[in-house]
Formats: sequence, structure tokens, C-alpha cells
Amino acid sequence: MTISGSNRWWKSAVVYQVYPLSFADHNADGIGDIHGIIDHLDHIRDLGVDVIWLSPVYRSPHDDNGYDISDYESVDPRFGTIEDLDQLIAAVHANGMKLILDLVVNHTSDEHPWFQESRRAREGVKANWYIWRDPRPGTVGGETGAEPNNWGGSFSGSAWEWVPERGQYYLHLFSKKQPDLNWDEPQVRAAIFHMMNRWIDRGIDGFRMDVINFISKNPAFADGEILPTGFGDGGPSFVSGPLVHEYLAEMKEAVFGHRDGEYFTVGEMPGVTPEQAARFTDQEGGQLNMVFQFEHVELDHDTGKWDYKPVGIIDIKQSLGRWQDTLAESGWNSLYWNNHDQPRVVSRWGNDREYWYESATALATVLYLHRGTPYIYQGEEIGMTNVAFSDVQDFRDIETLNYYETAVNRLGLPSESVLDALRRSSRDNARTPMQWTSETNAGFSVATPWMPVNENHKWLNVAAQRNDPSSILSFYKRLIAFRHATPVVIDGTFEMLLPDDPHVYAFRRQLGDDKLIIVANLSDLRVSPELDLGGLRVVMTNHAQNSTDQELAPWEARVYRPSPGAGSNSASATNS
Ligand code: TEU
Ligand code: CA
Repeated sequence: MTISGSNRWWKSAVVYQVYPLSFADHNADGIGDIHGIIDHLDHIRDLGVDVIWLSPVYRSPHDDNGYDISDYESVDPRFGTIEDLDQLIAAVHANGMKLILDLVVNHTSDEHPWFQESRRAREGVKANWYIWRDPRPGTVGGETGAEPNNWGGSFSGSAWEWVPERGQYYLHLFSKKQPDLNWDEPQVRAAIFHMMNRWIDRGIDGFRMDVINFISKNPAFADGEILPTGFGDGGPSFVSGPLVHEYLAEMKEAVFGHRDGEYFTVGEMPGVTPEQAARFTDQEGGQLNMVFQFEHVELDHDTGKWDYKPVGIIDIKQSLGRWQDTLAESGWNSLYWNNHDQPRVVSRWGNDREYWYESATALATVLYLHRGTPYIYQGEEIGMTNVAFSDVQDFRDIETLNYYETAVNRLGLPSESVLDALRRSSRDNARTPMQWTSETNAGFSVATPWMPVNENHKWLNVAAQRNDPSSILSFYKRLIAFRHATPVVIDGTFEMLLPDDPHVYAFRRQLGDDKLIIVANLSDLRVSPELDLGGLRVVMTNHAQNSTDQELAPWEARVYRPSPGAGSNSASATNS
């Protein structure tokens, strides 16, 4: 596989993420499963999607909903069997799409046989497969303060767990049931690459790689700066760490080097900078097709994800614009508002009350016409919203529940304000069951779902939107078709317009003589942006009355293109 070359099909692809627990339950046990996905493949195909990214379906104790894997080569019984997965791969291909699997190899489950063996003793074949460290000198292992350093884990508490059998701690950047693999051990890398090859041989088309820029840790394991949680920030020691490029280059060679054809690779990379991303995805020397960056989805975090601060349109434009600019010459962007870890964008940066349809479609228009590969998270295409759970019992996510416990019981914060933070920022906002119909359990399952459905499924569902030309779903279909049919969207340059306008998101895409001007009002006000749109006509809009007026209604979005016959110099935005 070469990242360079003319057949870069993934640049024009649109990706749809399926979170299997919450997509569709076929066998009536309340949990989404592989046959449920097969049942609904026509929905995904009819959207115009090219690639499905399937979140983990491997065997797992589900401490973190499958991101804690105890067997990389088998399917968890709650989702079905390996034969079911083969059937899904075949059905996806038969529908003209591709399938990529989640690759979670920064860590395994503590129930993985590799870890079970590693934890037994300091000697042995797998003794070095995880990251083991002695207690701090002069302390007694297992007691507070004896941890090898001050790092906290992503899901609250220390990043170290004591194992008496070895008289050592192991590192877990996520839950204590997710021990970090030791990538510095060559046998670990070989085992992972072997497993990846087996999946490619089974017929999948690539991987989404979980926290893949965390795999290489600085061996000093230095204390980190103290955060409001009271723990140290280990980030500088492992975010895009010392050998990450070498390890990913080795992976690329071992898994794809001997293959013809181009596979899809996207690395999830919290904390990655645009400059680093350009190196990871460089056409020539890069190791991945694209990365998921986190900058824009952290703009509304103050001291941390549970500490909200308002974000303005200007901030979002500055951030996404910088990513467009830095990856303009080499490298490639991925484009997302949502995934299984993020609150729903129509609730977060749209207006899910008065302007639900308008804001969902305006946000889609803006993002999906940037340069890069767009990702749609299940339910985004119908404008699914955050969920207003009134009780902590309704939440399921380990990050959410651990935070609640810590905030209320250790930090002593009032439970009502902690609940407000959960309602705003919890990952469970993304994980409520997919809303197929207005019927019981939103048509997701005939049994009681593993987590509550959003009450708004009575009016907000796929069935209600499928045949309605003015629905969010129909708009997504038009937007995706437009993207596929318009080369300037894929290959054109990107230039931000009106960077200082606090309401309007506007930009120009250009390829040869063709160009697009995208103008979207991301506010509840009526606004008149100062753009010269002479010689251009509206080719797409989310607004019922197709006005040629300069004034934009709240959340109105328009895509302009040169009128037929208009000279190529006659129209430009007044930006320069
Ligand atoms: O997420 C990586 C990650 O950094 C998240 O912990 C993120 O910061 C957090 O969800 C924001 O609230 C990946 C997966 O997408 C996530 O579901 C897993 O829990 C995590 O890795 C561990 O595998
Ligand atoms: Ca099921």
C-alpha cells in the first residue's frame, strides 16, 4: 500500500460510524448486534455512504463498552458470532461499501490472556508485555503515594494499579481494566501486526485506530503538572511520544507493505497538533491516511471536559481554519462533529429547540464542505439530540459514572451541578439507542434497551424523515450527493472568509475555474454578511424560501457557485 498514488479513494469517501450497542437489536435482548446492522444497511447505503466504521465488536468484559478487549480475534457473544461478522463484511461489500474495524491496541482488557500471564510474575515470556514499575523508593506498594509517578487516568483516579503477585504497579491511561501494552517490546508489536493482517485477510478494508498516538511512552515516566483533579498530567510523556512515528511506520510496512490496493487508516489522536498531523499523514512519508484531531471538540472545555466554557463561532473558525491551512500542502484532514465520545452537535453548538432542523443542516453544510474526509455518527443524519436524564442511574458510561462518584464524594460538589455537567458533556448523550421509529423503544429493540431511549424519538426518528424531502435526513442525502458530484469539494483549496464575523461561517473552495462559496449563519439572529456574491448563484440551501437577498435567516446556509456563462473573474468574495 502506498499513501501516495492516484488511487486515493478515501479522499472522496464519506464515512458512517456505527456504535453497535446502540444501533439496532435483532435478537431482542435489548443490546444492538451485528444482525441489527445487517437489517439496516439500506439506511446507510441510501445516505450515499462509502465506508462504515464499526466500533469494537470483539470479545470484551465491556468495562468501557468494548474498548477493553479480551480477545482480538473473536466476536463478543452479545453482538453475535464470527460468522455473523463475515456475513456483515459480505453484505457491506454487496451494497458497494467498505468496512473498517476499530483497532484498540494502546491497551487490552485486564482479562486478556496476555495480561493474565503478564501479571503473574516478573519472569516469564509475557512479563514485559505491559508497563510495570516498582513503587516509589522508600514507600510501601499498594498504599496511596507509593505509585511510580503522579499521573491520573482518563477515567478518574490514579493511572497505576498495584499487583501484589509481582510487587509492582501497571500503567492504565484509561480504566484499571484497560492496562497499557508495552509497545517497546518487539513481540507485542509483532503480535498486533499479525492480528491486523488476519483481519485484512478476512476481508475488511482498514482500521480506525484508538488513541494510537499514545502508544510510545517516554521511559522516564516523569511526574506531570498537577491538574484540578489532584493528579498529574502525564500527557507530555505519551501524547505523540518519542517512537510513535517509527512504530506506525513499522505497522504500515508489516500490515500493508506486501499488499496491492489502498486500505483505509485513520488514527484517533487526542492532543495532536496540526504540524504533527501533517507528518503522520504526509503523502510521501506519512504512516496514516488521516487522523482524528481533538482541538475543535475541546474548545468549550475550561479546566477539563466537565468544566464548560462558552465557545464562539470565531474560535471554531480559527481552529478548523488553522487545520485546513496546515494540511493544505501535505497530509489530509478528517472532518467530524460527532462520535460515540462527544455530545450531540445540534445540542452543543446548534439550537435543538427553535432551530433544530436549521441548525443541524447548517452545521452539516459547513463541516462537510471543508477539505477532508467527513464522518457521520449514527443518528447525526436525523438530528439526534442530547438526552436530558434526570437521574444518575440513567447513565451507563464509565467515564461519566467515575466522574460523578469522584466529584460528589471526593471533591464534595453539589450533585445537581454535577448532573448538569453530565447532561451537557457526557458521552452517553451520543449512546442512546438509534431512533428508527416513533414506536416503543424507538424501534431499536422490542426488549428493554440496555440504556434508556431519548423521549424525543416520538417525533425525531428515521421513519418520520425518510420520505420527507424537507427533513434533515433528506438534506444529508443531498449534501453527500453534492460532495460526490463536485470535484472542487474534494480537491479544491480552502480559504476562510470573514474570519472576524461572530455569526457567519463563510469560506471559499477553488479548483481551476470552479469554485464554491459557502455562507452559513450559525446564529439565532438575522444577519447580512459583507460578501460580494456577484455572478454566483445558490446551488444548495437549507432554507425553504430560496432568497437571493444578502440577508440570512437564523441558521440559514447557502452554497454558491458561478452562474453558467459568468466569466471566471467576475465573481469573488470581498475578503482580501
Ligand atoms: O477515546 C480516547 C479519548 O481520549 C477519550 O477518552 C476521550 O478523551 C473522552 O472520551 C472524552 O470524553 C477512545 C475511544 O474513542 C473511547 O471510547 C475509549 O473510551 C478510549 O479511547 C479508551 O479506549
Ligand atoms: Ca441483541
